[in-house]
Amino acid sequence: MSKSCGEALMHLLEAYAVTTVFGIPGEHTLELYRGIEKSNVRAVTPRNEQGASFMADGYARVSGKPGVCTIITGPGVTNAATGIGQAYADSLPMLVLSSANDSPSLGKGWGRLHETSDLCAITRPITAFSEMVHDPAEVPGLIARAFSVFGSQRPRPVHIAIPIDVMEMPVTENWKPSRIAALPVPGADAISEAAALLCSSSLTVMMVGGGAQHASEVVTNLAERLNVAVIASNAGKGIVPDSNPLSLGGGVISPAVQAYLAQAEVVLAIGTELGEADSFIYDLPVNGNVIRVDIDADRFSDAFPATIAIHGDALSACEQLVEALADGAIKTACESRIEELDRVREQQSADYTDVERQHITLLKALREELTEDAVIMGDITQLVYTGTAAMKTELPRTWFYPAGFGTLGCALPGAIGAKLAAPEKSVVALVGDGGFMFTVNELATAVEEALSIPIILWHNHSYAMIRDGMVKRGIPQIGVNPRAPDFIKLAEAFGCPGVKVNSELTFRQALKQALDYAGPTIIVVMEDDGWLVKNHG
Ligand SMILES: Cc1ncc(C[n+]2csc(CCOP(=O)(O)OP(=O)(O)O)c2C)c(N)n1
Repeated sequence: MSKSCGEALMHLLEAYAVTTVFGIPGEHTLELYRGIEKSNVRAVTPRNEQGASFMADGYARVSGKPGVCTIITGPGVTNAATGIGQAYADSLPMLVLSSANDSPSLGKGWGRLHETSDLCAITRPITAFSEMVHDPAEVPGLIARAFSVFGSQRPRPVHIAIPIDVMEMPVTENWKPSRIAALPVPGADAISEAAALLCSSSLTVMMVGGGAQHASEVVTNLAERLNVAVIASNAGKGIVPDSNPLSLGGGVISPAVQAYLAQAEVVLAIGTELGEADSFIYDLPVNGNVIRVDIDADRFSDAFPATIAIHGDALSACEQLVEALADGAIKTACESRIEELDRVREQQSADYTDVERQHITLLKALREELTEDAVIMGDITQLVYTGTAAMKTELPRTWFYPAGFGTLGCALPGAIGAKLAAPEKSVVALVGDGGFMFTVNELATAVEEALSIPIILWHNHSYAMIRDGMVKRGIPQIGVNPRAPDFIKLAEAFGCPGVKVNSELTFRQALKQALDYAGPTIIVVMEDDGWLVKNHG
C-alpha cells in the first residue's frame, strides 16, 4: 500500500529512533502530520518556530540525539533560524524538516504563499547542509546523510526542504534506515608525538569542551595520569567532576584561571574551539605548544594553531593517550599541584564582584537543592555568566549555557526540550527579566505538556549586561531598562504558579514545590534583596 512522502518520512524517522518532533503545522506540512498520527512520534507544538528550534536544541543537548523540527516554509524557517544558528554554533545535532512551495514555482517569484526566492540559502550558513528534495526517492539518502553528520562528524543542524507537491507524492517502498559510520579514530603517530610532548612538559593544562562530553571517565583518567589542571568550556562543564581537585571548572572566564593558563608550556585542548564566548576575551593566553584533539580538522589552523593535531574522536584519542603514557615519565599524584590549584581557586573567589557574590548565594542554594544529574538550562544573563565559573558541576550534559551564539530567550524552550528528552531528571531554567520576555510565550507549551520546570528569574529591571557596558564607556543608558511585566500575574495568566521569594528559606521552599509541580513555576528573585548579600557581608 502506498503512503504519501510526508507520511513515509515519519515512519523512516521512527526507524531512526526519533520519538519527538517540534513544530507548528501549516497548510504545507499537513502530510507530515498524517505521518505523525500514524507513527508513534510525538508532536510538541511551540508557540513560535523559534521555540521549536530551541526545544530541539535543548532536546539534543541533554540526549545527544538529534532534535527534530517540523516547520513550514518561509516564515516557519526564518522564525526557526535563530535556534538553528545556536545549534550550529554549539555543534548540536538537529534535523530541520520544512515544507517548500510547489516544485514548478521554486525561485520563480510567482507570489506563492510563504514564498522566498531561495529557501535553502536562508539556512545554508547555519547548517552542515541544506537541500531541496525534488523526488521522494531522494529522501532516504538525505536522511541517511543527515544522521551521518550527527553520528560520525562534528554534529551540526541539517535542513531538508520538501516541496508541497513532493510531500504528497505516493511512496510504495518501505524506507529503511542506513547504517551510520563510526566516529573516526585518530592515527597512532600523532598520539605518540603528543605523549612525548606531554612527558617533557613542565606545566600542562587541559582544556575540555563539548566534543569530549562522552569521554568523561577517560578524560578524568588522563588528567590524573598527567596530574594537571582541567579547565572546561561551558559545553565541557562536568566532564571532569568539580569534586576532583584537578578541576578548575568553567573558570576560563576568571582572570586568575587565565593567568594560570598563560604559564602552561603545553595546552592539551580536547574537543574545544577555545572560543571567545567562554572566556569573554579574544586573546586567550595560550602561550605554549598546543595539542589539539578535534573531530573537525579546520580547528587545527584556527586562532590557536595546533603544534600537534590529533584528528578524530575524543574518547578514542584519550584512551590511546592514556595507554601511550602508561610507561612514560609522568609524575603521579602530587600534593603541590593541588596546592597550586587551590591558590588559583582562592584568587578566583577573591576576585568576585559584589553582584557575582549575590549570584553565588543563589547558585549555592540551588546546587544544594538539586541532585547531581539535574539539568540547568541557562539564558544569556549575568547570573549564568557567574555560574559558568561558580556552579559546581559533577556530570557532563547537566549545565547548559549557549555561549556560542549567545541567544537571549533560549532557556525556557531549551528546558522544555530537555525535560521531554529526560523526563526522569529535574530540569531548571535560569533566566533574566530581559531574556525571559523573548520566548515567554513558550510558558503555554510547558503548561500544556505539564512539564515540571522551575524558572528562576533574576530580576534587575534591566538588560544589565549591556547597561553596565554603557555605564563603563560613559554612554547614557539608552534602551537598556525595559519595563518588565508583573511576572506573578503573567504566570497566573498562563495557568502556572508564580512566586516572589525574599529569603534563602523561601527560595528553597519555592524550588522544592516547583520541582514537585507538574508544570512550570516562575520563581522571581529580586537582585536588590538583602538576603542575597547577607552571606558575603
Ligand atoms: C537575541 C539577542 N539580542 C540581544 C542580545 C544582547 N544582549 C546580551 S545580554 C543582554 C541583556 C539581557 O538582559 P537580562 O536577560 O535581563 O539579563 P541581565 O543582563 O540583566 O543579567 C542583551 C540585550 C543578545 N545576546 N541576544
